[in-house]
Amino acid sequence: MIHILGVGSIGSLLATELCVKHSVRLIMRSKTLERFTKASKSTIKIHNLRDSVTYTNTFPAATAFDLGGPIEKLILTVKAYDIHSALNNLKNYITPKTEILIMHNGMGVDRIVTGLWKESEKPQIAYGISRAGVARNGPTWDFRYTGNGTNIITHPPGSHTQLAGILTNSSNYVYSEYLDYPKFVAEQQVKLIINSVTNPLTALLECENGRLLELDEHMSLIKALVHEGCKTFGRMSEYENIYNTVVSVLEKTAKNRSSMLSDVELGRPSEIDFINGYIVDQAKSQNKFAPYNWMLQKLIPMRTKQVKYDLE
Ligand code: KPL
Repeated sequence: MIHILGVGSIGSLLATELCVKHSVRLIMRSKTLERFTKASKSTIKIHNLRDSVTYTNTFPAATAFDLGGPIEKLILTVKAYDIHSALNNLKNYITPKTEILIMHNGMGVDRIVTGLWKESEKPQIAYGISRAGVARNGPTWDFRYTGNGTNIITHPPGSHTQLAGILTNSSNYVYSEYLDYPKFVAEQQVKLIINSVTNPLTALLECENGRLLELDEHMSLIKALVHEGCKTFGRMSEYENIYNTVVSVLEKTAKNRSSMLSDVELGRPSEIDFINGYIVDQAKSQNKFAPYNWMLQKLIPMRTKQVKYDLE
């Protein structure tokens, strides 16, 4: 049985993908579970815009406190800042045989995960990034899916799961690819640079992604952020390519509202510490300073919590 915790757009798409051949159970907070069973009739609907087909599936769901027994396989698609508490809540159900695939935005989560278990008690971990274009239609479990965008998955050194193979061999609705760890990290850095530009700027300027391309001032900021990211990751020789990738993602997702803009609008915490904050920390570990990322890391919480900037 595959459990999925974090049943937003990516978790719902993966549940829909995997339930074709596997039994899938969703883990939800009790209030969410109540809404899922009552308002959504335990059903997830995904409208695939590419072939105009709607996939409708009903799923069993439980809270983290009544799972019954150890978890065999778990896919975690919660926000980066929720990963620690999600794994902590499930600790009694996780054994060294448990396989966990963690799919998230940002970087720096591996430190949190390693800190949770002693070496001998550690579960088998895989990491993934989803680039699938899927967005929620409303408060129930009803989503639009562009039909495009692959997932990439890896195992960090010393870890092995069947989950990675299950996903890469399954391509009913979404395609997943396995990358070795160094290649995965290189992709993760590029995705991080894309998010370090798009997410905080759209959240602060309250605009769709494409609007960032409309003003010269925004373009200068984009260039400065890509420069800082490339420098921190020792990838200045790829600056032009990475800059062009950022611009192309902004063009392709021009009508999207970024995940950070949604978080800020809904008054939820943001992933800023795992995105721009990660670049700031990495620069610091090389005795460098990443001022643009640092400034965004300071500004976003002021926007979410409406706090005043503490000059201390
Ligand atoms: O990943 C995204 C996000 O919003 O978090 C991008 C690619 C920037 C699309 O909006």
